[in-house]
Amino acid sequence: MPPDSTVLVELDADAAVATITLNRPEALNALTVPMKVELLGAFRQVERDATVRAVILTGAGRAFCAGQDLRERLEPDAAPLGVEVRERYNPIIRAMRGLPKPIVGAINGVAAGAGASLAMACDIRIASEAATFSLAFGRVGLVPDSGATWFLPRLVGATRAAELALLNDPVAAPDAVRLGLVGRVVPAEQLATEAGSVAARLAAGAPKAIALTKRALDAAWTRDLDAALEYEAQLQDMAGRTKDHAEGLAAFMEKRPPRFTGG
Ligand code: T3D
Repeated sequence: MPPDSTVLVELDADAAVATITLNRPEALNALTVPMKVELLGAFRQVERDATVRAVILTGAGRAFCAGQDLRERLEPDAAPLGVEVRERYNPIIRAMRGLPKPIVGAINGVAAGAGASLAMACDIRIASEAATFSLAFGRVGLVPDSGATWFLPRLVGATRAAELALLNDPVAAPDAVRLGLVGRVVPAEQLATEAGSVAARLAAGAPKAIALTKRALDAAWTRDLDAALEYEAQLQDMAGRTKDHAEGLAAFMEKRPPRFTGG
């Protein structure tokens, strides 16, 4: 990894956890084109790496991510917004939702604009007491993107989603829990430990069952009950054939913790 990398990937081999860190702290981790390329590459890297079973996404310094780098937008050769969203942002969000491994968002500070979208695209979100969420897009005359219009109403409901997306007010961490934007808030100094511990628990789970659960939860948003029931049956059929299911049953019968291997 070059020393000037704007996205860092660190592996904890013992825990089978990879940590992806957005690394432009001087600009609150605002996203530039090279950074978006690196971030997509980071998600592809952790997908390929069979030793990684859970991922943490966090930011360096005092911010999680302040969204699109607005200075870059003023450069004469900046791509049209539709191109930027289709070719840079959307592939990242698709990579996150398509990653067959759980992503824990460790939201260490402000998450604004596309930074809030990145947070919402994580499977589990843990916020530091210092974190704030802001859709922010409207303040610069833009519409929510990078999945924000899809995630937000699903997480907080239509009424709150409209308020947050139209008024763009920042949401402090305790309110984010109340609204359902994040699952829990911890003191800033405990964030890394808490995220590491949740990621390690996920990494010790049955990888195929976790991947299929992530897929089923996303699919359920767009299916009726009958279709969801049938999809669950298909996925359960797959999970039921795994070695990890057999291991889970054996561990239960032998009254010991399971050792899931991903088989
Ligand atoms: O491609 C496309 O454009 C389409 C996609 C768009 C998606 C989007 O994300 S649109 C939304 C973009 N983001 C924003 O509008 C947020 C802009 N930032 C802020 O409103 C504030 O910085 C924060 C509320 C996030 C934090 O405020 P504060 O007071 O804690 O910090 P600050 O002083 O404003 O920022 C510290 C530095 O980070 C500062 O640099 P400086 O002056 O010390 O050299 C500031 O300019 C820089 N920074 C913060 N956000 C961005 C940024 N630089 C570039 N782009 C940013 N988004």
